[in-house]
This record gives sequence, C-alpha cells and structure tokens, in this order.
Amino acid sequence: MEISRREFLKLGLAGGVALTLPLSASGCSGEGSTGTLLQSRTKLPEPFRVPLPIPPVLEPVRSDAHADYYEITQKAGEAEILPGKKTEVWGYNGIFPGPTIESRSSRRTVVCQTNALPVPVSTHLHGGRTPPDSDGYPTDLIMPRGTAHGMDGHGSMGHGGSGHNCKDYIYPMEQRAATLWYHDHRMDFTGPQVWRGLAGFHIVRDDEEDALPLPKDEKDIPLMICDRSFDVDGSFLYPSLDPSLQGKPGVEDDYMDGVLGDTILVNGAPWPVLEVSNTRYRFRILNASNARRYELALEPGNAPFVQVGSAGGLLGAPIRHRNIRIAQAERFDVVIDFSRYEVGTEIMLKNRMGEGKTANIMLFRVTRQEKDESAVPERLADMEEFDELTASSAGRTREFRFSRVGDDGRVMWGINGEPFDPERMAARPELGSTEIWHFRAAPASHPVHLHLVHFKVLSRNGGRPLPTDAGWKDTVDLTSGEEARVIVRFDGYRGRYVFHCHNLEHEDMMMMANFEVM
Ligand SMILES: [Cu+2]
Repeated sequence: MEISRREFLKLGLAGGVALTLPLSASGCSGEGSTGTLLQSRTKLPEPFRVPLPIPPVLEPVRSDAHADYYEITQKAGEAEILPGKKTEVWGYNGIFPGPTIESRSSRRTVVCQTNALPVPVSTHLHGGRTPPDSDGYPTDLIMPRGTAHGMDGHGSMGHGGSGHNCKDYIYPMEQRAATLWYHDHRMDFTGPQVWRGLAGFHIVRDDEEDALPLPKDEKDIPLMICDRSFDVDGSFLYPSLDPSLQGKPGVEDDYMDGVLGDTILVNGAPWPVLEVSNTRYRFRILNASNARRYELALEPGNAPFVQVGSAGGLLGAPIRHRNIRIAQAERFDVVIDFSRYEVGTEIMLKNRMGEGKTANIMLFRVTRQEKDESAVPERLADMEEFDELTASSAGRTREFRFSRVGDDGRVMWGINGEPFDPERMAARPELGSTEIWHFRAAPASHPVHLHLVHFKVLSRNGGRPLPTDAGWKDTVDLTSGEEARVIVRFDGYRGRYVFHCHNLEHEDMMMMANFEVM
C-alpha cells in the first residue's frame, strides 16, 4: 500500500502517541486496568454511608399464551448519587441501573423500547440468545423523537436506522437460567451512553435452578459494579469530544485506552452497605464498567466466594475462589456464607486491583441471626462435555488478534488489523457447527465478547484455563499479552452478529467485527 509522506507523518505521530500514552498517561496501569483515571471535580462521598439499592423488577404490561410484554422508555432522569447533589442519568425508564427484567427459560419476552433521549440508541441483551433483528446491532438504531431519518452522527454508517422512536425487541429465551444484562450498543457512542446510565439486569430463571436449595428471593441479589467520575455540579464526567453525543464520536486522546472513574458504584450507589443476617446469600455480580477490571476479595479473613454460576448459567459443581478477577461485562454468580460471622461483624468487598478509594467496593454488615434453609449442593447442573475432546472433532480454527490499528492518522483499535466496518464479514460459521476461536490481546487488556453464542475456555496462554474461566461464558478476559482458545457452537439463529472488545472505549474506537451464522 502506498501512502503519502503527509499520511506517513500522521501515522508516525499517531504511533508515537500510541506508544507513549499507555506508559506515561495511564496512571492506572498499576490498577490492572487498561485506561486512564478521570479525576472527579467534586468531593467524593465517604464510603459505607448509604444502603445498597436493589433495582426494581419490571412488571409486564400484559401477558398472553405466547409471551410477556414489557415497555421501557429510555429517558433522562435525576438521581442522588452524591449526597446533596443531583446527577442527570440517561436510563431505562429514567433510572440507573434500569429495571430488572425477569424471564422464564423458553418463555418469549417482548420488550418495547421507546427512545425519549436526544440521541440514537440500540439495546443489546448481553448473553441473550437472540435473533439478529432483536440483538441490538450497532447500526440498528432507534432514532430520537422528531428525527425521521439517518441522524446518527455517522453519515456513512447510518443505515439501519428505522426512523421510528420505538422498537419491539423479541427474545425467545431459548436458553438456560442465567444472569444477563441489557445495555446500549449504539455505534461509536456505547461508552458515553452506558456511562450515563443505560444498563440493567435481565435474569432468566428455569426449573432446573428452581429445584436447587440455593438462597432465594430477598437473598438472591444482583450487584452491578461500575466506576464513574463526577463534575463539580454532580453530573457524570466523561471526556467525550462532543458531549452532546450528536456529532463527532470518541474521547480525548488521553483516554483512548479507556476511561476509569474514581468512584465505585454498586447498583448506582457509591460504596454502599448491605445489612445481612448470618446466613447464605446469592449475589449475581456484574462488572458493568467501561474499562475497569476488578479483583474481588472479602475482608477480613479472605473468606471464600462459592461460585455457582458463570455468564452462561449454573456450573456443574460449585467452585471456591479466594479472589475473583472480573473483567468488563463478565458475571459471576456466587454464594457468600455469613454464618461464620458474629452479629455486628462488618465484611468488606474489596478490589485488590484498586488503589486508595477504588480498593473498596461495598460493605456487608451482619445485623441479625436467622435460620438458614439454603444450601449449596455439590452437584448443580448436568453439564455437556464440551472440551478438548470435542475440540479435536471441531470444524475450523480461527485466529483473532486484538490490537491497535492506525486509521487515517487516528489511532484506533482493531481486530486482525482492521477497524470495524459493518460491511466486512470476519467469519461465516455454519449454523450448528463447532469451531475453535483463538484470541490474542496486545498491547492492552481486552475482554472479548461474542454475541449470540456461549463458549467454553479450552486453554489460556498454552496452559490450563484459570478457575474464573470455568463454565459457559460469553466474555473472556485477556490481559495484555494473553491468549485464549475457546470452543464455540454456533447454535440458535442465522444472521449477522458482532464480536468485540468490551472495553467500551476500545469498542467505540472500532475494536469490533462481524460474524454471520450461515
Ligand atoms: Cu480492548
């Protein structure tokens, strides 16, 4: 390829930025996350002062023999996240996190999403086994009210916008019980739109799981962990090039590695407290951060998390972890047994990758005694063998490198050297086929997420997977220089889907590609 001297200089300059920024400006490389810390411009709250909020469970507007029907309006709302200050959120029904949707396995769920925000949106059900037209493809946009066509701030890629300000997302829910989440997936603007609040839980239940004696009801609690930063007036701070999110996409150069907030929120509250009895609780932990990774631990005593489920549902048998490394978009379904503690004990959920305030996440306070009827059985679910033996008879192996790419002088991120192009197909697996996908990450950490499918991690860095790689996954955490082989069956639906890095700044800067199930 011939490039002009001017372009060469631009690329060279961009390359220089690329090489020096992560070392000098990423103040948080010591925090184990790829990204740059964005300091709040207001006083941060004291930790452990506010109760843990639980997002409301959404009621269907109607149900019939075929489906449960829900309605959600994406709109601006106000939240008191910092004491005495108002924060504008862009949320599902105006709240952050959005309302929790609960579905039964194999029972159709239809969600009518209305866009009352000033920007286009697209909603992806993360972990959902969803037909392509309801999957939230990045250019499958719901337009803002009053804009008929094509105003998506990205002229050349603005097709797919329906010109309507609502859309029915149809979820057949042909999948196991699992903790899913839904979030914005608008092309080029996912990072800032999720940062403003467009994220919520979607929990799938089934008979297999109901039959287990795991903690239930008010002892089955979703925990959405994410980091944010705040401006002087309490508004969310984010380094967008165009804060209206209606023009040029992207973030200031210093933040192209990712945006790290300095305030840790759980279910939208800063460093909250949950009062518990001295019994077992089940927590569905989600890392909904843009760029921050966490290493979860309990103090004092480094008590264990008993993992019962991964992103794709129940494990075959529980796994005890002293620490859990959780990348963006990953979920860990864990049981914590508070029966070992005296009433009055305080147990902290720590982030061993954090420093100072970001080393804390939340606090559990044991306030009462209670009889516990729950248990964690030694066998949880029948798991299909899907391992190296299956791999030996798998179809093809594909390799994908997640790294920086130069594009017209601007540094971006890409897969196999290519920035995202909705028209380009990176893979065309056959429906029902099994393949090995081999991912490599450099020079930053890249959690790799596939839409539609769940997979198992076969190997990591040529050796055995980590304990946290166990079970069915839809996102695999790769730190800089790591590689992993995963085994995937392309079941479900034919059509076009994306796979991408779930560092949302990387995703917005094009670290995404298409696959089409044929
Ligand atoms: Cu990445």
